[in-house]
Amino acid sequence: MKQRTFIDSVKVYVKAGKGGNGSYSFRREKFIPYGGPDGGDGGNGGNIILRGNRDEDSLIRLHYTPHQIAGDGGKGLGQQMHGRNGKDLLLNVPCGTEIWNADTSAMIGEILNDGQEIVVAKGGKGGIGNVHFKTSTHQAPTEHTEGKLGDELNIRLELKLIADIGLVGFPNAGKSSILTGISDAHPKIAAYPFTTLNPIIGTLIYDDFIRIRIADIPGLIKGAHDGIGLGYDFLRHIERAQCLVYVIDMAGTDGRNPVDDYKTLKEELALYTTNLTKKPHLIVANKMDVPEAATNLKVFIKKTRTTPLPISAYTGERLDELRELMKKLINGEIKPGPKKARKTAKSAKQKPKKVRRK
Ligand SMILES: Nc1nc2c(ncn2[C@@H]2O[C@H](COP(=O)(O)OP(=O)(O)OP(=O)(O)O)[C@@H](O)[C@H]2O)c(=O)[nH]1
Ligand SMILES: [Mg+2]
Repeated sequence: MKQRTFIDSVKVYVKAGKGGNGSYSFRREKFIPYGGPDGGDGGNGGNIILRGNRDEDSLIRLHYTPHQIAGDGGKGLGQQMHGRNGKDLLLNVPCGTEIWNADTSAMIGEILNDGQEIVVAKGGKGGIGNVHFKTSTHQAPTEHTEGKLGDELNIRLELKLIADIGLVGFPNAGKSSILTGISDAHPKIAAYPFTTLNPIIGTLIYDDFIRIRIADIPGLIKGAHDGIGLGYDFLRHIERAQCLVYVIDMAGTDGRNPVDDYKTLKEELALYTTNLTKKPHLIVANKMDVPEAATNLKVFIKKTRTTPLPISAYTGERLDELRELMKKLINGEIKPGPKKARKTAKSAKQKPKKVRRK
C-alpha cells in the first residue's frame, strides 16, 4: 500500500467574515404615520476556528486548501430585522498542532486536546441600524454604521504529534515490527532501511484501561543532525514524548555492530536541540531469535554497561514484558542511565578522593 504523504507544517491564509452593514429604514405602514426608524443591525462576520480532532493525523487537508474564508454577516433590514451572522469556519487539525502568526512570527496557541477550539481570525462586528440612533430630539435618524472587517492573516501550523513514548533506532532495527507486536497500529514493515516515512502512532491498552501512545518515527543514522537520512526532522514528534525506547538490532544485520549503533544513536539524540538523551528511557535488544544475537548481547552488556531487554518482535518473545516495562517507564518506576554512571556515582560517594600529602 502506498504511504500517504505526511504533512507536518503548512501556511494558511485565513480571512474571517465581514460584519453586515446596519440598515437605515423607516417604518411604513397604513394608518401609522411617522412610523419612525426601524433599520436593524448587521450580522457579525463568521470566525475561523481551529478544532483538535483525534482522528486527524496530518495537516494534509489544509496543505491542499491553503485559503480559508469565513462567511460575511448579512446586512440589517427594515422592521428592525437583524442581519444573519456569517457562518463560522471550523477547521479540524490533529492534536499537537502549534499555531503561529506567519506575518509576525508570534505564537497564537496550541491545540492539545480533542475538541479544543481556538479562534484564529475573528469575524467583524455587524454595523448598527438607525433604530438605535433615535432620541427624543432626533426622531428620524438616518445614521447607521457599516460592518467591520474581519481579521485577515497568514498562519503557520506546525504539527508535533503527541505520544507518551517514542521508539528510536537505526533503520531496520525493528521499530515498526515492535509497534505492530504490542499495539493496535499496523505500520509498514520491510527488510530495507527507511520503510517508515512518516511518524506513526500506536496505542497500548492495558487491562486496567491505561492507555499509552507510542510513536514510531523513521530511523536515525549517523550524521542525522546534519540532515543526513530522514529521521532527524521527525525527532520533533518525540520531543514531547515523556520517555524513549532505544531499539537496537542485536543480530547486527547487514554487518552492523550493535555497540556502535547504540553509541551513534545516543550521540545523535544528544545533538538534537533539546538533548533527548535526558529523557527516561529503556533499551531494547531486538532480533534475539537470530543465533548471533546472544553473543552480541553479551558483548553489548559488557561494553555499554547497560541492561537491555532482550526481545524478538518476530517471534513475539518477551513482548509482554516490554509492555509492562513501558508502563513502569511512564510511571517513573524505572531509573534510566547506564549502570556505569550509577556505579561510578555510588563508588564516588563511598570512596572520597585521597588528598596527597606533600
Ligand atoms: N529475525 C528478526 N527479524 C526482525 C525482527 N524484528 C524486525 N525484523 C525484520 O527486520 C526488518 C526491518 O523491520 P522494521 O520493523 O521495518 O524496522 P524499522 O526499524 O521500522 O525500519 P525503518 O522503518 O526502515 O526505520 C524487517 O524485515 C523485519 O521483518 C526480529 O525480532 N527478528
Ligand atoms: Mg519502520
